[in-house]
This record gives sequence, C-alpha cells and structure tokens, in this order.
Amino acid sequence: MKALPTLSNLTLDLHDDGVLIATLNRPAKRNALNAETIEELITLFTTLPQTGVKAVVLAAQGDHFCAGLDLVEHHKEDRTPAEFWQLCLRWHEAFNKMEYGGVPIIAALKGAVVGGGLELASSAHIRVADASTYFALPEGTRGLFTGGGATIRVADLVGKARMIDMMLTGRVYKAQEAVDVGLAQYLVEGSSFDAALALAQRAAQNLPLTNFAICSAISHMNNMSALDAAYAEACVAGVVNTQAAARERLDAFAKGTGPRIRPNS
Ligand code: 1HE
Repeated sequence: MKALPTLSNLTLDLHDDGVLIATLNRPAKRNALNAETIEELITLFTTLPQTGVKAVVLAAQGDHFCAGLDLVEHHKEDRTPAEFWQLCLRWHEAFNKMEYGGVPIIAALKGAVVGGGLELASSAHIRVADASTYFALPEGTRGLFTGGGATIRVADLVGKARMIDMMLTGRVYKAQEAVDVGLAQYLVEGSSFDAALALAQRAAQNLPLTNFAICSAISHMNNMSALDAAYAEACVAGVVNTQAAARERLDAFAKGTGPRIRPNS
C-alpha cells in the first residue's frame, strides 16, 4: 500500500474506517483552482487506488465549495493558447483520475459550485447539496469557455440544452431545482458534509472490488457502444461476482441471515 501524499491546497484526514476527508483549503480565494491545486488533485487521485482508502469525502473550507478556474492567476499568467490547452489537459487528467479511479468520491457541496468548481463536483460519484448550494457556468458571461470537462460531465448530468442555457444566460440553479435537473443527487437540510460522510461510510462497507467496478466500469461503459458495453459488463461481472470475498455475503443470504432489501433500508 502506498502512503497518502502531502499536499498544500488540500487537507487530508484519513479515518479509521478507511474514509478519507479531502478538503480544499483556500477559502480566502473561494477555493479557486490554481495550477498547483490541479497538480495536487492529479497526485492524490492517481495514488488513491493504491492506498487502501475505501471512500472519499471531497469537502471545502469556508462558505463556498469552489469558484472554478483561478481567474486572477489566469489573468496574471497571460497564457498562450497552447499553454491553456495544456493546462486544460491537466484538468482532464485530474478529473478523469477521479471519475475512473475506482474509489467512491462523495462531494459535500455548499455555496458556489461554479465554472470549474462544477466541473470538479461533476467528477465525483455522488453530489450532496445543502440549502446554501448553487450551481452555475459563468464562463459564457466572462468571455470564456469551459475547459475542465463540463461539455462532457455537466452535459451528461443535465442534458446539452440546459448546459447551453446555463452558459448563454448565466442561469443559476439552486436547491430543489438543482436536484430536479440532476446537478446533485441529495439536498439536505443540515450540513452537506455530515450527509456526505454518512454516504461515504456506507459505501466503504461494500467490497473494494465491487466499488472499483462501480466507480470505473460504469463510466467506461457509458463511453462504449451498447454492444461493447454489454460485453464489457459481462466481463466485469465475471470477475466481481465470483470474488472470494463475496462468498460470505452470499452464504449469509442463502442461510436467511443476510440483509433483506426493504423500502426504508
Ligand atoms: C477568486 C475567484 C476565482 C473568488 N479566481 N480568485 N468562476 C467564476 O466566474 C466565479 C468567480 N467568483 C465569484 O463569482 C465570487 O468570488 C463568489 C460568488 C465565488 C464568492 O463571492 P464572495 O463575495 O464571497 O467573494 P469575493 O469577494 O468575490 O472573492 C473573495 C476572494 O476570492 C477575492 O480575492 P481577494 O484577494 O481580493 O480577497 C477574489 O478575487 C477571490 N476569488 N473567486 C480567483 N475564480 C478550465 S476552464 C474553467 C473555467 C472557469 O472555471 S471560469 C471561472 C468561473
């Protein structure tokens, strides 16, 4: 097993049950994503599958989850097209490592989840919002365009017509409306962190190989033709559904002691 890396822009706190709390820690800059934070996300999520971490809560300090691209750094750097192209590829590297990495990531959202912040959130496997959370893609109104995967992941969550509307008009989605269009799966009355932690703890009880398949295979299969996806699904199920670690759970079910699925479970 590899050790967790030491990072500057994310604080890591590993719980005994294998749940890692990874917290964006630049609240004075509304957790805007500078180039260094993107590199740290790559480091963390590349290493994660070899660390034994069972699930991650992606959280943020301060009142806002993430204000997206560090606009001040971008302005100061005065990047060339080639430099920004390459920077975007680093964003994709980070977010692909999250989505396809095989370790469940639950995003605890609050305040602004905007621009690249929404691209970050949409790379997590579950999004939990609280009453303060709002979503937007302000790139369009700032003379910019999305570069961290929104055309793939946000369009996938809400559909291309809603994404185009968000970018053309600066439309903001909040609370129940955001859940209704698919930007978040949960809207909680209290703290999104507490709810995300409870979900991560629950996911961490699944077998690691099962979670690995859930948090990598489904995304890969969505990129395939239906015919190839069905074949790949059979292959993944062949490996996962015959794992030795699952025998105990199947044995319990067969003996009548395993959990039964009820409406309130
Ligand atoms: C920032 C950033 C940032 C805040 N880059 N520094 N994203 C946006 O267009 C969102 C831009 N941010 C905002 O609209 C607001 O800052 C918030 C709604 C998120 C928060 O408002 P507020 O009133 O709490 O804070 P503030 O006074 O606006 O900002 C506080 C500090 O955070 C201030 O720094 P200071 O040194 O003057 O104190 C801000 O400059 C700083 N800050 N947001 C840099 N985004 C791969 S392409 C992706 C494309 C994009 O993501 S475009 C960005 C979209």
